[in-house]
Amino acid sequence: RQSRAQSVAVLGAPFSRGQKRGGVEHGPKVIRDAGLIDRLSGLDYSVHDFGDLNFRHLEKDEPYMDVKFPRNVGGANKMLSSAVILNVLLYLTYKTCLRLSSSSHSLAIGSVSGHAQQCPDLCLIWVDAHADVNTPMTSPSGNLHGQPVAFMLKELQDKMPDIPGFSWTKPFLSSRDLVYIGLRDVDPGEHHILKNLGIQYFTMRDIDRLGIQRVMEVTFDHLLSRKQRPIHLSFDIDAFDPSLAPATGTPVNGGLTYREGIYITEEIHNTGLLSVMDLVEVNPVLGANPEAVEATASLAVDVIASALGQTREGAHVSIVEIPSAK
Ligand code: 4U7
Ligand code: MN
Ligand code: MN
Ligand code: MN
Repeated sequence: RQSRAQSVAVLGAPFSRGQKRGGVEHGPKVIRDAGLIDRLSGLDYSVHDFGDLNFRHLEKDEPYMDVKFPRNVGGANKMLSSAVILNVLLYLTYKTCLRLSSSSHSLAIGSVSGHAQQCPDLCLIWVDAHADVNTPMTSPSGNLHGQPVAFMLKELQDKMPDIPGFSWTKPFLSSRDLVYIGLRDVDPGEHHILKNLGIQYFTMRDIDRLGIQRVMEVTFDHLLSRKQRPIHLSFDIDAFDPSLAPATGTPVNGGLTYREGIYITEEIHNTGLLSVMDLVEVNPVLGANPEAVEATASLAVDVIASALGQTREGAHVSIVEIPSAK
């Protein structure tokens, strides 16, 4: 093969301060160890591995109200945001695509906002057991990995206090440009926000009722029927059932099957509009044993590969003719 069809950028963002329990900072490493780069090369991508970001750790970081490590999370997001801006810019210039993987979902603020600065008309698909749309006032835990969407939504602007570490960012996303898939553990304050803002969401119950095929159809109708636009996919591994993805911080029973998860990413790939992807919340420290960690990491690689065009029918690498016997 001479020239590869497409490029993909991989950027690790090892960071754990979005939640109390450490470990997610090792997410990028175990996903790489599970063979991510080879899998993407095998899909005929030229892979640009930008390595891992190196976040500065601030010792002095008192909670703000209940919010834990606000300056560390804010600073890391700011850095990731700049990195994503640079990456997207680079890739827009060369007319190729960018993907990345990070660790804690608290970093989605930087990833999506950096992407939005380059692609202001992007839409966001959030695959997760949780809605991650708590404000500091509604959050039952104070953990920022349960709040990133609240930092993004324009409609929540006046519900957000000025949190130290976050003065660099301001809300950029309309609630109608967001769809959730896989929800099954939503806090009362979050439910109120979802309803009040009229956000399109599909709980696991909706998936049971409609089937994943219909869910994806309605998702794209909602986001893309007015116009084609870049998609940001934020995929929390805890969207999957804990039997498939045990090594994660906040597992919730009754999650996506392997086939439902892969169907979601296949359909997103088929739109041809995926622009940036985050794969988050893989936490090797929380796996009960090495097998649990490997299963979770290799599931993450499958999800990324299928979002990038791996197909179950083998169509991702084209063969010109059947090799002749002679
Ligand atoms: B994740 C929670 F209260 N909603 O806010 C919270 F249930 O990124 C959980 O989706 C958040 O894993 C989970 O702390 C955040 C809790
Ligand atoms: Mn989650
Ligand atoms: Mn999440
Ligand atoms: Mn989690």
